[in-house]
Amino acid sequence: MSATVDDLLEPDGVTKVMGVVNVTPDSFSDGGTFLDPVDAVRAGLRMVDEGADLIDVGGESTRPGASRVVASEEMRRVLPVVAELAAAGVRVSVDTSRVSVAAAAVDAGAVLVNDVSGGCDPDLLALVADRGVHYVLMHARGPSVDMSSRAVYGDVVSEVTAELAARLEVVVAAGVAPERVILDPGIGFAKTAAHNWALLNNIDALAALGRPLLVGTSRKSFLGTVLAAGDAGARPSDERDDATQATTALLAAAGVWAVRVHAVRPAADAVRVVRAWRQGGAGDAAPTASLPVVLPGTAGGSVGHRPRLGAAPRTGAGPARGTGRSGGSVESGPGRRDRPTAPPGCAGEREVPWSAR
Ligand code: PMM
Repeated sequence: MSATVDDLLEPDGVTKVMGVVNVTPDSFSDGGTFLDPVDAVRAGLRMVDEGADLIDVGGESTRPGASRVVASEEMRRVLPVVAELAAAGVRVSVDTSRVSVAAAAVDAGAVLVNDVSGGCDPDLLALVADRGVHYVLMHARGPSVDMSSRAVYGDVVSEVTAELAARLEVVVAAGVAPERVILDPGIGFAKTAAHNWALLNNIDALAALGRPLLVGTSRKSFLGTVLAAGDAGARPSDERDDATQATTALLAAAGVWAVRVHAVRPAADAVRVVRAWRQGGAGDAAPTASLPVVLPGTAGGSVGHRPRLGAAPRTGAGPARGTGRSGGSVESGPGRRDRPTAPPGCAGEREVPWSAR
């Protein structure tokens, strides 16, 4: 991992691999595996050896239905791991929606705050602005405990795009440099399987917001559903890595900035294969600037000149796009009429506020 922090978002034509280390007892994907900080650090270092460009350290499960842990516990879990990985020269991202945890993690060397709340806490945004770290703005509609009830869309692609665009405006208005912001559709967060597939199949709509995209499909339940065989039900999460590699290859071909995965080596291999494919077998040759990646700061993205990923008719996930509500950029954004004034999930009578700490 020789690259510096500041070139993290430089367009080099190669999709980045973010390795996941959840220091939690209950994450659906790797819960309990890395609760001991020594194991977590070892796993992070191994992922770097396998080709991870950065490591995402989280201390709170976000699986559907999960309750929040208190901030002191979240901090106790992540800080030693963040500090040790950063000290070893690893680019560390902290997966948190709490300003106290983010501040301590940045002090310990984290260079990116991965905020699955969708930028709901103004204090967290102020911290990110002040410290000048990178920021992942993920689409969500509220805390995990009851997010399934909010998986209701007319047209998931245009609604997620418009909601993310609105949140991006809030984030930038809070002082976060737009060039530091990465967008994420929040696969599985207040979304059914059909919603997830529709978003993946129309990832160019999010690219049109003009920021790099991070996508996390790894081991998620919509893959388990696809792989269900007979009466056996959904394939369990520890048997979804091969399917994850398929999504990684397709997302890399679509030009996303990064994929968030638990199994790093196959993802890193898939990304290299996509690059070689595009370069006509040049393999590890220096990346070319002409690859159709989602270029940071390029309004309208640049995935347009790649072949579409076999976009199928969108069934079960809302009517076709084309209402003019999707897309937009920080500058142009969707029309004000269509902008949610109170972003879904940031406030609400029934909801646990993200900023509760
Ligand atoms: N998914 C999970 C946790 N954090 N962060 C981002 N930016 N995007 C995601 O899709 C995402 C995330 C849930 O997966 P995990 O429990 O395996 O970490």
